[in-house]
Amino acid sequence: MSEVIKTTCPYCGVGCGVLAQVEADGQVTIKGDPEHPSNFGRLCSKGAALGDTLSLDGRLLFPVVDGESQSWDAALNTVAERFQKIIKDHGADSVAFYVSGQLLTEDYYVANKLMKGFIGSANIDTNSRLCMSSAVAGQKRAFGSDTVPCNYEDLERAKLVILTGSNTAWCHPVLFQRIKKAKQDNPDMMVVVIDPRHTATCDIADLYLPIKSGMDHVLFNGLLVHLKNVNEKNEIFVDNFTEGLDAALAVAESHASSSEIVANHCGLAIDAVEKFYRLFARTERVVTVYSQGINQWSYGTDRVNSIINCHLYTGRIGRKGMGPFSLTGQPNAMGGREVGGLANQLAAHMAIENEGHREIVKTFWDSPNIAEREGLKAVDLFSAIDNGKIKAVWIMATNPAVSMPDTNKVKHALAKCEFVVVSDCMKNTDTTRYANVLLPAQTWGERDGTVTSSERRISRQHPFLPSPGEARPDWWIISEVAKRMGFNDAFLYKNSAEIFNEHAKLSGFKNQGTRDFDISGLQGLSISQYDNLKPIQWPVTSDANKGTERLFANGHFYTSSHKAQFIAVDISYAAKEVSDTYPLRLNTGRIRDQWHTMTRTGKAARLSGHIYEPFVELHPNDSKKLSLNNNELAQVSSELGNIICRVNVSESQQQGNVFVPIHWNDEFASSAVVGSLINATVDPFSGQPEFKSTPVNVKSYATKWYGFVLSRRKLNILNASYWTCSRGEGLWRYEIAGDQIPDDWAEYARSLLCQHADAVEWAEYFDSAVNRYRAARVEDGRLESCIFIGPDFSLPERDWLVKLFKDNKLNDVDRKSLLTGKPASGEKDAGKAVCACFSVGINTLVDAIKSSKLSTPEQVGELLRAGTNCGSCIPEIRNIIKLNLESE
Ligand SMILES: Nc1nc2c(c(=O)[nH]1)N[C@H]1C(S)=C(S)[C@@H](COP(=O)(O)OP(=O)(O)OC[C@H]3O[C@@H](n4cnc5c(=O)[nH]c(N)nc54)[C@H](O)[C@@H]3O)O[C@H]1N2
Ligand SMILES: Nc1nc2c(c(=O)[nH]1)N[C@H]1C(S)=C(S)[C@@H](COP(=O)(O)OP(=O)(O)OC[C@H]3O[C@@H](n4cnc5c(=O)[nH]c(N)nc54)[C@H](O)[C@@H]3O)O[C@H]1N2
Ligand code: SF4
Ligand SMILES: [Mo]
Repeated sequence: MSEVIKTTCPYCGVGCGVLAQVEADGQVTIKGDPEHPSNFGRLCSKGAALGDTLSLDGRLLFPVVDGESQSWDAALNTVAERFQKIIKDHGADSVAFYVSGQLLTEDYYVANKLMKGFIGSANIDTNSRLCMSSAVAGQKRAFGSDTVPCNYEDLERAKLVILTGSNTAWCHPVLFQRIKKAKQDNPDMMVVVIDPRHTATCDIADLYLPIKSGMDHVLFNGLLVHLKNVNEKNEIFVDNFTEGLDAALAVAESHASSSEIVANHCGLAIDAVEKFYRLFARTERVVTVYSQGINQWSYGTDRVNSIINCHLYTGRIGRKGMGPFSLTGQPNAMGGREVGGLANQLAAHMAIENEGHREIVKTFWDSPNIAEREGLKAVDLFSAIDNGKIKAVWIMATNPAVSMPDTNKVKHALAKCEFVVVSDCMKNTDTTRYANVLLPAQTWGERDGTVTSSERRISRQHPFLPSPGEARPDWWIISEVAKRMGFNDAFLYKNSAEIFNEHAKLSGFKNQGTRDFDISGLQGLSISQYDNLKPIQWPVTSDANKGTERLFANGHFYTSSHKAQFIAVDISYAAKEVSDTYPLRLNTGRIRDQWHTMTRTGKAARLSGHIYEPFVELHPNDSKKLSLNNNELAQVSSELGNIICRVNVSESQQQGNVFVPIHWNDEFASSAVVGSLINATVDPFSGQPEFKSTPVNVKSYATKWYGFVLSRRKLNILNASYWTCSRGEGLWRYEIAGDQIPDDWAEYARSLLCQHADAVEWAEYFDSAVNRYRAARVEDGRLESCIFIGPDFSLPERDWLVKLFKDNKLNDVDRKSLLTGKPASGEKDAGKAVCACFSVGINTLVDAIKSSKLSTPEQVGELLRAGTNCGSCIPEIRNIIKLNLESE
C-alpha cells in the first residue's frame, strides 16, 4: 500500500480535499480529507466514487497526427509549424485557443501567456464563458474587480441563506451538507430556494419560490424597492462607499414598485413575495448564493447586479455571514480567471483595455507582442472558425461539440477548420473526432498543480498514480509548442512550482493594492514548500500572509472612484418567446451523479445507476396535453435540432417548462446532445449563452419496439433508431428502441450479441403474438449477455438481471428466470439505484418504508445504510417516504 496523498477533488468548485491511497492490488481508496477547510472530511457521491473512474479504459495514451500514432516530437513540431505558418500567412488573430476551468492554474497561466503575450492575440477563451462570465461581468461592474467577497463559513454563520438559480444539493453537494448541518445546529436559520423547478435543494427550504423562469431580476429589483420602503438603507455604507443608487432605484421602481406587481411578473403568490422581502429586510446576516439559473441568460449580468444591488443597499457585504456569493462550477473556474483565461482579460486580474496594465504584463513577461484588444468570446470564436477567419484552434480540457450552444454549428465549424488540435485525457469524445492532432494529457491523479475554489481558496492537486503511456502535463505540452514556435526563453519551465511562482510574482508586480488579485505572499516557494502548500484564500500578501477570509468590509472597491456601483437593471431584455410551433421553454442543467460530458463519471457503475438515460422532464398537465406517457420516448425539437429522450412526468416542473440534462452525447446515446437545440444568444456584457431558456416542442417518438441489452463486452448497436449506453457492475447496459421490426429477431439479437463469436451457447424465447423476444448468451456456464425486446416500454426490471452477471455459473433457476423475464420466485428487484454509495434501489426503499413504517431518512439509514455515507440521496429518500406514507 502506498502512502496517503492529499489532493483536491477534480469536479465541482467546492474544492473538497481528498485523501488518496493506492492499494496493493492497484485499487485506489478515496476518502474526504478531515483537515481540508472546504469539506472537513465530507465527499459527495461523485467525489466518493473517484476511485472507480481511474481505469485506463478509453484513455488517450499517445500523440496522434492525422489518425496515426506519432512521437511527441513529431506531434509538437506539427502543431508549432502549422500554427506558425497560419500566423505568418494570416496574422495572429487567425488562430485561437479554447481552454477550460478544468485546467490547473499552472496550465492555464502558460496557455494565456503564450497566446496573449507571445502570439500576440487575445483569441483565447474558455468554457468559463459558458459558466461564470456573467458573474464575472456583474462583479466587475459593481466592485471594479472580479471578486467573490464571501467564504463558505458565511453560509454557516448566516441567519438567512438564499439559494437562487442553484441546485446546490446536486451541484455543490458538500456545501449543501454544510448549510443543512448549520441549520440543524441553529434552528433559527432560514433557507429560501428560488428556482422554477422544485429540486432536491428544496429539501432544506423554509420558503420555496417557484419563480417564473427568467424573472429573478424583477424579484430582486422589487426587493430593492421594498428595502427602501422599510428604511433598510445602510446610510453609512451607501453614502460613503457606493455610487449610482438613485438611477438603480428609479429603474426598479418603474417596474417593480409593489409586491403585487412583482408577484405578477414572477408568477408567485403575493404572500410568498412579501414573506421573502420581510425575511431579507429583517435579517442582517444574509447570504445570497447564485449559480447558473442566474448566469445563463441573455441578460445574466443584469440579473447578477440586481442581487448585488440589494447587498450594497443594506451594506451586507464583506462581514461575517453576509454577501452575494457566486458559486463557481468547475474545480478551477476561479483559477482560470486569476490568470486571465477569458478573452477579455489580461493576466492576474488586469484589464486588456488598460494600457497601464498591458505595459505591466508586457514588461513582466518581456513580451515581444502583447495583445492590444480583447479577443473573441466562445460563441463568436466558433463562428469565426465557421466563417474561416480563424483557421487553427487548439482545444484543451473541454468538449465544445457537446457543451456549446448550437452544437451542430460547432461541429460544422470544427469539421471545416484547417487545423484542429485537441489536448484531452480521453481518446473518443464528440470533439476529439474533429482533431488533426490529438495530444494525450495527464489527468486527475497524475497531474500536479493548483486549483482555486469558489471561496478563493487555492489548493494543491497532487499525483498519486504514474503517468500512463505518454501522457504529459498540459503546461508541458503548451510550453513545448511555445519553444518550438521560437519563444524559447519564456517557456523553459521544469515543473509546475516554477510556473506558480511566476504567476504569484506577477500578481504582486506593480500592484501596491491597486488590484484585488494579489498572491505575492506565495512567490518564491521552494518545491517542497509548494508541495506542502496548505489550502489558502487569496489575497495572500506580506500584510495578509495567512490569506484573506473576506473582502470589502473596509468599503474599499477597485473602481476608479473606489466606490461600489449600483447598476440600474431594467427589463428591456427578454428571453426568446415561445410560439405556437415551439410552445415549451427548455431549461437545461445537471444531475446528481454525472459530471458534464461523462468522460470520467460515465466510467463508474455506481454513478450510472441513479439516472442512466437522457430524459425530458415535464409537468403532468403538459404530458396529458401532448399524450405522452411516463417512460416512453419523446422527440424534443427547437428551431435548430432534435433529440430523443425518455419521458419523465413530474410535478417538479412548472407547466410550460421542460428540463433536459446536459450530460448525454454521441458517445453515450444515439441523439441526446441538448446543446444542439440551444440558440447561441448571448449576454451583451459577458457573452454568456442563454442555456436556461430555449423554445421547444416535445412529441411522442413512435417506435415499433423497445428493448435493452446487458453485456460484459462493449457492443456496437446497429439497426436501432434509439440507443443509450451506461456502465453497470462489470457490464455495459444498452437501452434500445426501433422503428423497424427486424424480419428475424434471433438473427438481429445474434448480430448484436455475438459480434465476434462463432459457436455460442444461446437460449431464447419468442412470443410472436405480442412480439416479445428474449435471449441470453452463455459462455463457460457464465452469463455473457442478454437481450429483452417488447412491443412497449414495459420491459422486465433490470437490477436482478445485473445480479446474474455477478455469478460465475448460472444455475437452472436463473436460466429459467432469464427466459421467463422474471426474477426467481421470492426474489425482488431492487429497482433503480437511489443511494449510489451502497447501491440501494428504489423498490428496496419503498418496501422497507412501507413494511417497517419508516418515516425519516435517519430511520431508513439505520435499516438499509442508504444515505449514510455522502448523504447526496437524502432529499430523494425524504421524497420517497413522503410519497409512500401519503399513499398508505
Ligand atoms: N453533479 C454535478 N455537479 C456539478 C456539475 C455537474 O456536471 N454535475 N457541474 C459543475 C458546474 S461546471 C457548474 S457551472 C455548476 C452549476 O450548478 P447549478 O447552477 O446549481 O446547476 P444547474 O443544474 O445548471 O442549474 C441550477 C438551477 O437553475 C435553475 N434555473 C433555471 N432557470 C432559472 C431562473 O430563471 N431562475 C432561477 N432562480 N433558477 C433557474 C434550474 O432549474 C436549476 O435547478 O455545477 C457544478 N457541479
Ligand atoms: N445546455 C447546456 N450546456 C451547458 C451548460 C448548461 O447548463 N446547459 N453548462 C455549461 C457549463 S457551466 C460548463 S462548465 C460546460 C462544461 O462543458 P465541458 O467543459 O465541455 O465538459 P467536460 O465534460 O467537463 O469536458 C472536459 C474535457 O476535458 C477532459 N479532461 C479531463 N481532465 C483533463 C486534463 O487534465 N487535461 C486535459 N487536457 N483534458 C482533460 C475530459 O476528458 C473532457 O473531454 O458546459 C456548458 N454547457
Ligand atoms: S462537492 Fe463533491 S464534486 Fe464537489 S468538490 Fe466536493 S466531493 Fe468533489
Ligand atoms: Mo460550469
